[in-house]
Amino acid sequence: METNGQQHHKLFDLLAGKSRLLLVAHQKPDGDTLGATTAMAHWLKKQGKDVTLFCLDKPLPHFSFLDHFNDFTSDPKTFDLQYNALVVLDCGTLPYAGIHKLVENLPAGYLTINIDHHKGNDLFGDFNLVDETASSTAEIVADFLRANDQKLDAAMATSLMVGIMNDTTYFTNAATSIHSMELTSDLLSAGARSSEVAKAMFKNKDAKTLNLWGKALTRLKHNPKLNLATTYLKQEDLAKADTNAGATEGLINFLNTICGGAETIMVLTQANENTIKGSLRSVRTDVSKIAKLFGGGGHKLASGFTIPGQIVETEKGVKIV
Ligand SMILES: [Mn+2]
Repeated sequence: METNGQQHHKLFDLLAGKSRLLLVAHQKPDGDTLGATTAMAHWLKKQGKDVTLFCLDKPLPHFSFLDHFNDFTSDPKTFDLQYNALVVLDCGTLPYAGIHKLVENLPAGYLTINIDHHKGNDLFGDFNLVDETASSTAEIVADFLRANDQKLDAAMATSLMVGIMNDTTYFTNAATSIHSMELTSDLLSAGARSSEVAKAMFKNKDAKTLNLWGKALTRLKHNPKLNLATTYLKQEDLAKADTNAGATEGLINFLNTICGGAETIMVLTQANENTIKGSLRSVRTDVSKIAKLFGGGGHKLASGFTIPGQIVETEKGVKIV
């Protein structure tokens, strides 16, 4: 098997020969996909490349301090144009990115490059730089730049820091490693705007959102036998809260960071009349196995699933019908 270093050099050579690139962040973008994509875009543009950034969903405004934030398009016509390379970042599969149908429109002659750290990545790329041991895709991009002696500037360092901070939940979850911390120290040396990163990632919940989280907090139940804490949000909670679509984002990580006693957290959200979204986090248990039982997937310690059904409150507790 090739070492990561060889892979990093190979990717460098591959990209050197490509002039028009389409970079894709996954739908419902988080800090990692946005950080990794904007850092890569910044570096490629510095090499004089023509770079287009695509994300099916509009990134949340608190990430607007990232360079190239405003360059993202969600226009499907982007896929009618000719590129030499399609670079997909932080996506285990093309459907996860939300572009599996759109890629059918791309004129032939492009190379697909898959840069990711999700467990079970299906290696959809012609070239795959996949490292399941990496804390984040941003970490892989940082490793790639380092292996090829590329100097970081403040914009790239800030983007990469957002990715690492996002996926390690600020160095509190199990993805945290000596390597991720050591890289972050390099990013700070390169001028990463760390106070803006902290502000964007933590001080970004308005009162309406926190009121909604409060609903979930009051319903939190700990099952010591299963070492599991669960809570739920109903459709009417979301409707009443009058918040944006990303209001529940971060709730599960927040609980996983501060909820002592339970090793695993599950949040169920009634996404629409007949669809329940489940999110799972754990400090030890492989929750991707649980998610898989329900047709979902993700990381070992951070997974999710979507099932048909309704959350119904009964006297004995909550059940799904
Ligand atoms: Mn990630």
